[in-house]
Amino acid sequence: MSASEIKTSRPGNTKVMNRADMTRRLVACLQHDEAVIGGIGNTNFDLWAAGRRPQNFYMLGSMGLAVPIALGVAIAQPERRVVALEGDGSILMQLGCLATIAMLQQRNLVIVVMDNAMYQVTGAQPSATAFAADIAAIARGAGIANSIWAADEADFEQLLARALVEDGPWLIALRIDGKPAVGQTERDPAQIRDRFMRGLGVKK
Ligand SMILES: Cc1ncc(C[n+]2csc(CCOP(=O)(O)OP(=O)(O)O)c2C)c(N)n1
Repeated sequence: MSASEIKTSRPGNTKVMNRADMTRRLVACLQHDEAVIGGIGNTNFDLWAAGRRPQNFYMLGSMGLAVPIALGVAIAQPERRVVALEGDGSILMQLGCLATIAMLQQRNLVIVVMDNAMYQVTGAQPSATAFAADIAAIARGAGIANSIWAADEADFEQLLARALVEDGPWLIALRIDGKPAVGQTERDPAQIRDRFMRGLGVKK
């Protein structure tokens, strides 16, 4: 699919959705043991609350590393689709990864950015997306042609269904509200790593 076939919706035209709801919808769309990498804080917590799949990795502690970790998994297992969940503050801290992913044209990688226009988990300080930064436009500028705002829940499900079968890389941005996450990930990094490695079939 070419970039010109994608309907782009400006952030102002997109519905404000809810992260926990969108995460549950995302997990419900998965049918092929896709890997999902949750970013620091809320994306992680809502992924945990949406059900503990062995192919989920819950990244703890570092902003902006969900996408680079997902890229590594996507390179290591090219037959598996890999989804990275990231907040706007976190992706803003690691924009260079978008250019790297575009350069590699990583076809099995889908990035979902939950944009609440703030650093919610540390006290709701506004991020640059509360002003003029547009994550989907930034990603397109980095070279990820399939970068788009989801207009609403149904649009997200349709875009995700395509992103899980058509060649990527993809970036789907969602405007979300300021409601807190509905879960809290267990902080046991060694267990998270081991379960994920077993879930990907690389450890007994
Ligand atoms: C490199 C780094 N800088 C700062 C922090 C502190 N910190 C943890 S989460 C967070 C905010 C994350 O914001 P965002 O990714 O937008 O997610 P949200 O909390 O809004 O869901 C900050 C500043 C950190 N963990 N790592």
